[in-house]
Amino acid sequence: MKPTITAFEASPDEGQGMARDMRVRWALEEVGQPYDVRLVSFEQMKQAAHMALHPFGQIPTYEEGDLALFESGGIILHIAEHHAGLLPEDSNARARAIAWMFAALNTVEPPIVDLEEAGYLEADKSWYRERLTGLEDRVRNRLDQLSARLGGKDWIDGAFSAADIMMITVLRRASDTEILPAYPKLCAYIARGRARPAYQRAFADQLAIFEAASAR
Ligand code: GTB
Repeated sequence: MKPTITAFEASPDEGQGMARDMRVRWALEEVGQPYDVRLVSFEQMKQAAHMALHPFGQIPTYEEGDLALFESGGIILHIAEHHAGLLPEDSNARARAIAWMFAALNTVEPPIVDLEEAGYLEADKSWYRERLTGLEDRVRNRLDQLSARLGGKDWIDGAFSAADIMMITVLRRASDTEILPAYPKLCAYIARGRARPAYQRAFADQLAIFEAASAR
């Protein structure tokens, strides 16, 4: 059954693929699963019909027959469990890949998002500069550790997996900072992910939505 996902009608990132539907699109493209996209406005996201799908009134959601899912991590795990190619067959390797998915969402993403959000929510506060130093240190600490673990490998743990989709899309959120360029191994890792045909199809599809909306 063809799933339907939701995405921003007008993404604030202007089609740069930073919103979390991008990772779901990428996963679906990797496994060759066609999908439909329902675009929602910020207003629609908070209305009853969407809130029934997503308790926090956000995107992405995922509908497939009787199944309605929210949370990008839960959605990608579901896709990976129902299609070959995104999780290793070996059970230990599979458990490690899933642990890396959680690490991306739970350990690496929070400091990156905190830094980004402070930039647009707190930049006018008297204490912002002081807080910024701490936030940047937290991001550097995580990137130091991640870069050391990635080392010279192509992917985070063995063959390309859903863990890399998650980690690379999380790291992309740091790409507008001055911090990321100091990590050439992580930059090369992101570039490897972005070079994958499935990533490029997913990126082009979400960019086309932004371009079509801007042309109206
Ligand atoms: N934990 C959830 C998940 O992983 O699915 C988080 C979902 C989430 O944060 N969704 C955001 C949303 O719906 C869009 S992705 N926000 C609307 C709201 O909460 O009302 C976050 C996002 C938004 C915009 C940019 N950007 O412009 O660069 C990047 C990321």
